[in-house]
Amino acid sequence: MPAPVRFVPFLWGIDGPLGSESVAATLEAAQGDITREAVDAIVNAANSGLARGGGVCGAIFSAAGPELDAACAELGGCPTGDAKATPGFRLPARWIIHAVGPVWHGGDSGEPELLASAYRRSLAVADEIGASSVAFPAISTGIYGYPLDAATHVAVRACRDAETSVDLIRFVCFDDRTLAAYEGELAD
Ligand code: AR6
Repeated sequence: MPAPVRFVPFLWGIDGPLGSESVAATLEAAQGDITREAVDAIVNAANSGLARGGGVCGAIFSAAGPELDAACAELGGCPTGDAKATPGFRLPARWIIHAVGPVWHGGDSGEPELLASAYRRSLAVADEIGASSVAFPAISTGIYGYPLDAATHVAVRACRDAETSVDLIRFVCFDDRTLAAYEGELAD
């Protein structure tokens, strides 16, 4: 497996007479199966019903165990662009953040804003549950049909710009093509 490609930002937010510092998250890309990630929280590319699905969602439901179906049923769904957390159950990750990306309808139906919102809301939920390391899949780029390069640009921009206490954001890429897209975007 190739070594992760990292984007390590410089210090920012030094202000006030005594100086209060905050450091933006480290962003990295790695190839793999997100269900095996030993981070605080993994993100699921969920549907708005928070029901067991295909793709990465199906893999996460299988690996987490049947407790996840019950936990999701209690959440009452999730609008597109939003995110909600459950425990990780049998996963190495303590939490699952279920984020709903948009279905691609050609790009003029608010898809970029909704996709950026899914990433931003995931990081806000991570802050609420105290998760400091978060692994994302390439939300919307599979069954939902969002073009990979455009989605990668939105994902990296949204995570770079987010104000969050999360200090590690890992983009877990299932295939070579996705990894190449993230490596290119992180190098910009
Ligand atoms: N680890 C990491 N990434 C994965 C894995 C895995 N185990 N499996 C697939 N991917 P998709 P979407 C990648 O289709 O487009 C579900 O039915 C995959 O190669 O999982 O947001 C939901 O319930 C692709 O790069 O999610 C929704 O109904 C990326 O994950 C719908 O699909 C996202 O592909 C969501 O569609």
